[in-house]
Amino acid sequence: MDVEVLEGIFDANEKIARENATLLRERGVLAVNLMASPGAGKTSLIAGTLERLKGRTRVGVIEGDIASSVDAEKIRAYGVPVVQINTGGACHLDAVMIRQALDHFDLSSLDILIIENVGNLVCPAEFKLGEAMRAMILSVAEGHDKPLKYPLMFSESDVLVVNKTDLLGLGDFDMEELRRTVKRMNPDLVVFEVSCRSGEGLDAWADWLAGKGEEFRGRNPET
Ligand SMILES: Nc1nc2c(ncn2[C@@H]2O[C@H](COP(=O)(O)OP(=O)(O)O)[C@@H](O)[C@H]2O)c(=O)[nH]1
Ligand SMILES: [Mg+2]
Repeated sequence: MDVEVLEGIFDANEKIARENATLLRERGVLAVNLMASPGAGKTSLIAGTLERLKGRTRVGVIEGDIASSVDAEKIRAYGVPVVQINTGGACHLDAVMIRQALDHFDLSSLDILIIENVGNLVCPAEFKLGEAMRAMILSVAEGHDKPLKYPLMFSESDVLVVNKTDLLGLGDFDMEELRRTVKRMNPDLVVFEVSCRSGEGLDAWADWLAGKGEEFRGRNPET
């Protein structure tokens, strides 16, 4: 593909992403684009978040995957509205897919919409969906050097959740080194350390997210 074709694709995506963002803002729904490599713990973090926000914050979930509805079925068990998107091979979600998925939600009855993007540290960062927050997970098992190798996602995210802290000490993951690296790349990045397995750190993350949802809704007094 030549450069002009690629720019056309990005421009078209951005236009729909802006429309999604406007719709979500009007409805007072904080959309969170959750990105990470396969197996980092996206679905586990969503599950842990839903457990903690139950009865407090109304959360909907979009599950993006190349194939299958395995994650959507797991999340549906929490009794929240879930829509599965299968990209049929594409390595990321795009704004048109989200636009179609939004039609399946009663947006006025949601506070937060968590979008689990396709497992990948590269492409998802290049396609805006209309989200108000970009969140990413890095798991301890992946190594602390990943921000250097995949800088776009780390520099464009608002929040980084470092998952699988129960594995610290089993390998050579250096949390201080990771924090130094991401601070250099993205000084405003908020960092949480959690273990979806033990539950450690999840209360702090869920409270922070709920607060962001309230803040977002507060900026939309008509909702
Ligand atoms: N040890 C450990 N394993 C975890 C943790 N969080 C998730 N996992 C496991 O990692 C695997 C992938 O998790 P999943 O949530 O499906 O990741 P996703 O592909 O990013 O959605 C599963 O086997 C989880 O049980 C954690 O905090 N610690
Ligand atoms: Mg998943």
